[in-house]
Amino acid sequence: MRRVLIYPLVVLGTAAAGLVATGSAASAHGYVSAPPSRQALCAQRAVPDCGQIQFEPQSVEGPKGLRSCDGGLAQFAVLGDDSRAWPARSVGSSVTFTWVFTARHRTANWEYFIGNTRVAVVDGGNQQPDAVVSHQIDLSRFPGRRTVLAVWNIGDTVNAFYSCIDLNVGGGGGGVTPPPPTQAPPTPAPPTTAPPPTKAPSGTQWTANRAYRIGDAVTFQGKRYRCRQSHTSLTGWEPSIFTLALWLPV
Ligand SMILES: [Cu+2]
Repeated sequence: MRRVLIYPLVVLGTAAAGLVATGSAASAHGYVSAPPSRQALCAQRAVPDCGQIQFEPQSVEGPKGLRSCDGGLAQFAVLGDDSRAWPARSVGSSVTFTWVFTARHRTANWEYFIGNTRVAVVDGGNQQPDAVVSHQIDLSRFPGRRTVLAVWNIGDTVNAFYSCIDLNVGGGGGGVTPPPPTQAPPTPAPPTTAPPPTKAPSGTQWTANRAYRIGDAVTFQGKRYRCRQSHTSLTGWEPSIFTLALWLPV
């Protein structure tokens, strides 16, 4: 399960990210994308200087039963560092947590903790989950600034995946209205010389400068993806682990 991935510390430009993403990281694991978990904030560069986790937010994997944000992994220790002043998302008292799974392992259950209190458990039936799964969790007994530890317990291994989400519970945010599954990456300005985008036939090769709509299916480097959010494609925003807000592997 666990893969040790050593990435060259190349320029953190979007083009570089697209290239890096075509490696084995694209087949790994899962994490909470909304409200944004600490690793999601790192991957979005909303929190700087996170180290390796920014390249593989889905890889916080450790033995079951931990109560730590970093899965016990030294290379991801930043996730457990409360001195990083993680931004807390303001939410209502009922919160929809959205997981993105890039490898859909059989699932024993999902657990949600605040401190040592297990706030909720959702049965996974030892089945393979969808690529995106949302749970609505009642946090009304836990108002204020909280760190939620969300745990994905795998059904057929001894491991679990960990995500910490910093929230300001009851601080607004529209109650049960879920935020978008992930934040879209900032849209780069299109090249001034580009022709107007053309509509994409479904199921074709991904190409830059096309208008993709929700549900469109494309192939990119031998893998199939489905569009989650209408957008005009650009070089540097190829389907990959870094563009899950736009493209989900299918
Ligand atoms: Cu895995």
